[in-house]
Amino acid sequence: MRIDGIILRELHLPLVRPFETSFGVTTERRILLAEVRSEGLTGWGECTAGERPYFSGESTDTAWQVLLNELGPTLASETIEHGGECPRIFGKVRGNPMAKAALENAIWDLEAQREGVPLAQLLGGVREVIPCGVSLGIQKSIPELMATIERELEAGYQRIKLKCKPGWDVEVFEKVRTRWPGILLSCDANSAYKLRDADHLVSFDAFDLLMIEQPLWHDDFYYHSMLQKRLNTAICLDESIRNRRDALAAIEMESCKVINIKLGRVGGFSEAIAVHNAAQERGIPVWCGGMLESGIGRAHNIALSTLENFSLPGDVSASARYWKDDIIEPEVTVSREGEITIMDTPGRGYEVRYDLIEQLTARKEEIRALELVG
Ligand code: OSB
Ligand code: MG
Repeated sequence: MRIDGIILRELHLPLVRPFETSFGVTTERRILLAEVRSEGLTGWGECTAGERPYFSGESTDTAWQVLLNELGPTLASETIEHGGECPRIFGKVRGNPMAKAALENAIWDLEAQREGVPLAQLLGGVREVIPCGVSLGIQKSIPELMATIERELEAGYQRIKLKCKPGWDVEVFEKVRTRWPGILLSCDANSAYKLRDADHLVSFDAFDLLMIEQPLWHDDFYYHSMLQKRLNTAICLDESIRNRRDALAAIEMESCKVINIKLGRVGGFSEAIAVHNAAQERGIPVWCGGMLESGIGRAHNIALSTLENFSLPGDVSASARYWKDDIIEPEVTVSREGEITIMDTPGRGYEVRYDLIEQLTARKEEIRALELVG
């Protein structure tokens, strides 16, 4: 594939409702999109970096800089056949996985279109539908949370994940479990606890949670393994798992029993598949996390979730839970059974609403090949 052009843009998209985690509140997303043109086809990628460097070290602004000045020019100077070549091409740049994933995933999208196959098939996916759950932010009050859960269960979602932090945990779980004794329920602390909270975390065992996601430090395996020894509930790692080696280390150390895979956090489809395979070979189930993506990132999450070991409901849910108007056509919908049906058209399967994207674009840059820079 000859790369004919790479366009980078930032879109401003207000969420239909604010999303609160232990590290902050998001009301509007600054979405970075990479558009890669090659021989009459266009692949799209989304950078999932947050507005602030609180989930990980990357932010919208750091990713923009790295994409514009490093990764974009490097890719523009290459002839590339497969998305799987991207990790090598970007190998010189340390870190910055979310920036890398935006371009790598666009190449996989292009490759699937060129081959005339759905992206899910190119990735090795085996599912025709994927099971869906929702991640519910910290709410203003318990009654508001109860009403939200009721609505999401009514819509068909198969698993409810509650964002938690000290002061928004056991009292909440207690109320939710009393009302819904049988639902699949999990929680996600985004590193809100310390090892001195271990006794408190052990008390979560009373609520029959499917898992406790990332209770301790974002970069830790060791203390999570200490904690897992004391818990009956499975620990799921999100932030700590940056690549296949991390997954192997965490599994070996028994730091977790489940892994959340996020395309951006691991740097794109190649590494996501590698983490998936490593976990599968060791009997560790995975599920696909979310980063409040627009339709483009969402389409990629859906394709990834078709791999065999994505056996638990993920955080990939309907467009309408996030956006008044998503930037893809059709938007992502979830059935009354809590499933998304995989598109059978080539590539990402959802058309891009180009006019809407143009309208929402706050900044845009055309990337030039490396030899033309400086
Ligand atoms: O830890 O899974 C997380 C959103 C932003 C940053 C981190 C996380 C999340 C979510 C939202 O849980 C998942 C989604 O609905 O996209
Ligand atoms: Mg998480």
